[in-house]
Amino acid sequence: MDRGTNRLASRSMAFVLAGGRGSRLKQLTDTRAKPAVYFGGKTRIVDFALSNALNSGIRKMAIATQYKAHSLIRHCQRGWSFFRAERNEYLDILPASQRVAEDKWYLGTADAVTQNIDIVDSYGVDFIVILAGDHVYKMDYELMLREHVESGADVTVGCLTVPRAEASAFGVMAVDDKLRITSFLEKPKDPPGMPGDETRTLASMGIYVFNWPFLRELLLDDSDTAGSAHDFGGDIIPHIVRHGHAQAHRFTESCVRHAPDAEAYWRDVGTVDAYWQANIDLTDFSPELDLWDRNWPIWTYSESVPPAKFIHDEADRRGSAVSSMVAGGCIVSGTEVRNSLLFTQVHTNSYSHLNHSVLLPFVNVGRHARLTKAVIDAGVRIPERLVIGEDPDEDRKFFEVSAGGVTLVTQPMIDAWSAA
Ligand code: ADQ
Ligand code: ADP
Repeated sequence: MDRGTNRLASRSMAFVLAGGRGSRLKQLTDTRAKPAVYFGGKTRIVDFALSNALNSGIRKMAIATQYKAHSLIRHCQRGWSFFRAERNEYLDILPASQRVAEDKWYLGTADAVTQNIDIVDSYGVDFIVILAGDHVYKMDYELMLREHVESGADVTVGCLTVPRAEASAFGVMAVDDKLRITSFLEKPKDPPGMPGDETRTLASMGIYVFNWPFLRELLLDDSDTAGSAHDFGGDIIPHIVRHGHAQAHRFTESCVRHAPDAEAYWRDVGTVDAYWQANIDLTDFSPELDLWDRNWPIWTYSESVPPAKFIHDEADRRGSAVSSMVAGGCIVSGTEVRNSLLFTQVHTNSYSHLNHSVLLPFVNVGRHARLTKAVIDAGVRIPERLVIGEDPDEDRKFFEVSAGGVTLVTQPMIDAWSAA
């Protein structure tokens, strides 16, 4: 192999599926798709899949959008527009219903690729790496590509083990001793355990490596098939398990290069509780997800703003933050902040207290407000003296309280509270 092609990533494209709503995130996805939801103090969820692809050496990417795509498209245009066609680098945003026919939405995840076959063809790649745009993790896809080529499989499915009790939300599989997939069930009601460990199940991460000519032919065959949901997990992968060669790639192994001692970190921050927890975990002394690793940066769009500012107010009340992450552009004025995440341009005022809370960009916290275990949506103006997270029954009257006791607050909820 010559030097130009020794990295399989350079012969691959990433196809990011970013069309799903993620309805379990409640009102956080009222105006934006799940991949566009903010995560980790300055990034959005989709930045993880895109950064992984970039850090793996992939320079051709497409993002299929569908549900409430405006915020996602704007983010990608602002933050991911540095690909240069002159260097044979491409990033295309592919909204549904605009290419094949005006009224045709993507029927399922595989259909999102089928409707864009000509664009994938134009990249001239050998491999397509299909990624879900809604997970938080760091992964080197080059390792998965190498295993894919070495095994000679038609498709390689990224997988990890999950507690059996949670496995019915996933595609689950059985493998032989060479990691060839012998059975695949999409979201079974009663998922089987693994040989040797009945408490865990081998689950698909919803990421796949295909030889492009193979997938291309399969999608064209499937596109007219009555009864097909045109879905990777529901149709395509089970079909290949039955009629071809589907291989599993264990995510734990590909992680080793970057964090020899760490367990593979992977989160589907699909519920308000999981979202809050994964964000708050970053305020730990030594978080499992390392956002400080300069060898694996998570790229994003970030506005050019002044550094975060902490000020004592006129009565010398201290503005301070401990065990917290505070993004650029924030002003913490006379507020005590603990174990919280403040995204860019949050502004807090005197006598207020923030505890274990996640404040998305442009939130303003009025004087004497107290927020505990809360997630505050972008742009919300918290009125003076509002108390959240101390009395769930009171919170439930106007706000969304999750099973785990996290209070989600959006501006329409505040408007209703103010009007009452
Ligand atoms: P789910 O995550 O439930 O299961 P799905 O809802 O299809 O599958 O979402 C996968 C990705 O595709 C998400 O990033 C979503 O935003 C996007 N998406 C959904 N519908 C789309 C459409 N019509 N057009 C474009 N993008 C779309 C999948 C697999 C399981 C696996 C889990 C892991 O099917 O086998 O276990 O992912 O989370
Ligand atoms: P998303 O949060 O999904 O990207 P927006 O960028 O529209 O959607 O942000 C949501 C809210 O954040 C807006 O309704 C607005 O109140 C606030 N916001 C966004 N950008 C700014 C800005 N430059 N100045 C002040 N507020 C902003």
